Amino acid sequence: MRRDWSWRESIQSIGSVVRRLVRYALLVTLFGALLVAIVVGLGVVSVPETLGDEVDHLVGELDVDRDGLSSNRERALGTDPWAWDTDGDRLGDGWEVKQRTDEGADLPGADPLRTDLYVQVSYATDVEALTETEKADLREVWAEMPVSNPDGSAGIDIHLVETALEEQPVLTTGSEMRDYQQRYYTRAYMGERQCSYHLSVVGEIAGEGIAGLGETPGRFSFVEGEYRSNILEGSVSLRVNTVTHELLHNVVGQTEFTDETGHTEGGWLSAGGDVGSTPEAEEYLSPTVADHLSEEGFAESEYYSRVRC
Ligand SMILES: [Ca+2]
Ligand SMILES: [Ca+2]
Ligand SMILES: [Ca+2]
Repeated sequence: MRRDWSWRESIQSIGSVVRRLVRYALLVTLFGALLVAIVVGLGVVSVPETLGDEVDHLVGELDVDRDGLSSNRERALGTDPWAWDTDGDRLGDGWEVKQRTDEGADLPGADPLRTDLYVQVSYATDVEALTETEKADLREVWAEMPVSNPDGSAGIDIHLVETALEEQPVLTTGSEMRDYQQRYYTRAYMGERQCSYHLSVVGEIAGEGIAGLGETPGRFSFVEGEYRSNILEGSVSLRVNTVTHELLHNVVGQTEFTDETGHTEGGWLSAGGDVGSTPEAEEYLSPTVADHLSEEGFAESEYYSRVRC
């Protein structure tokens, strides 16, 4: 009994001596570091430049914004080492450089210093696909938007992937849009493109008043697929106009420059053209909205960022 007690006591006293020594060592180290910092800072002693470069290089190997690229790499590329998404198109710098998302969705032609918009266009069974002219018009319309990019260029690059639905979705009321969104904007239907691509379903809209509906902001839209000859078209087809209009609802969202329905006074994002104006006269992006997109990037949707993706 006595012997056990004595061992325990000895161990306890050794432990307290060790703790005290560690504390002193820490204090001495801290004091030494402080002294070195003061001496170097005052210029009494200079650190060799190569050592400073080495430290800079090591720090630059860190990936502070967690986009998959080291800060050294980002400086070489011209992207912001402190921003996950330099150009504000909601695609990470690392994804754009690899041209592939972490989920495995291909992003051909992505540029971390230019705004890119990836869209899956899905056609209903009884709908004609966009013609080559319509697709070329879509690319031109977006490229001509006066949105400025970090590389000094202007415009948005739209990238389309086309797929066919095996059914003919019909939209009769606005509330059905959420049903179709929940049905198609899924992993099962979009695969790895979910959460990086927008989805534009080209189907059938019952009734004459609406040509399309788009989430404001969001990633889903529904567009009338039939050519409606009774509606006057501008220099692009009504389908190109509508796909553009609904995608703009997705990426612009609600701003101080849009009304309560997300529309602007004139331009692609207007509710249906001003009285007396021709469709061609409405083929522009309002400069205030373009400036907003240049500064803020694409709108964040709470539903996608927190719930869906
Ligand atoms: Ca980084
Ligand atoms: Ca980006
Ligand atoms: Ca980009």
